[in-house]
Amino acid sequence: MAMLNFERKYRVRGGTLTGGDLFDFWVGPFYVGFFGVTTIFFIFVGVGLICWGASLGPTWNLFRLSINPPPPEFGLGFAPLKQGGIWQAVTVCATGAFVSWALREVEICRKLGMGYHVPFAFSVAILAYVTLVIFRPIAMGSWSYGFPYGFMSHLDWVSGTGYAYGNFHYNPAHMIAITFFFTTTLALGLHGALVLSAVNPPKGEVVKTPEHENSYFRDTIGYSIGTLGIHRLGLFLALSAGFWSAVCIIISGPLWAEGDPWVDWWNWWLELPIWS
Ligand code: UQ2
Repeated sequence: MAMLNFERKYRVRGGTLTGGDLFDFWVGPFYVGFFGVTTIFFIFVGVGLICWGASLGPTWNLFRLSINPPPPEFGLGFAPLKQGGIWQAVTVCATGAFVSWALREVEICRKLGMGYHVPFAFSVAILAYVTLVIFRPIAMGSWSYGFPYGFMSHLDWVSGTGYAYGNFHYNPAHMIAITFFFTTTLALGLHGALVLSAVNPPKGEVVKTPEHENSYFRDTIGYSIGTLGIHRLGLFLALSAGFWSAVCIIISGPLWAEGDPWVDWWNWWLELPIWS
């Protein structure tokens, strides 16, 4: 099928952020745009660098492959390619590809006259990544603080970083982030189940309406947030999970000294003057 019958109506010209009409076209179902071109560029260069870096290493075991950040002695400078420079270049490419993709989403929103909710939401995911590999390493004074790009190696990094602060579960922003992650799954579980219960009835039965959905929750807990409200709540919960994850790692080191266990943060409670 060349094009779905409704697509032509939405293939409108304009809305580009840069480059005018130059890249304002589609390839098959995909909008290209200037930022589609830059996304493809960064993906090819980044993946190429990863493959080259992998070929230099001791293994092709997919679980053990790793592109590592530079050692601490290079600080915030450029490292030689084979000593973390590949990691630095891959980080530039990854960030370039993610930001390009977000801007391509913005252009599509503008074409269609939609809100920017999707690129905004994606930007929070980008923020979480950039916090780990750019903002926190800069705040710590060394690229060596970035996480390695590998399956086992990034797990080891998470474990090591966590234990460097004792038990990371005492990090108050970590607690808030986890609470948002869990509440997101609760909200999506409720929403998915409720929608399917209403609009996917057994054969021969009629589809139910939002009135049924509202009534279900009013009968159960005395409150329904509504069909628009549940999506606002879901977006808020999901973005908050990503945001507090970024906060939880950016305060570990730059604000709360490296090596100090997070459990000690709670001494503020014991040190309140009301106890003396
Ligand atoms: C709802 C509603 C939906 C929903 C859901 C609810 C008709 C189809 C799931 C119920 C959600 C509530 C009461 C909020 C729960 C609060 C948290 C923090 C999880 O009312 O409107 O639309 O999908």
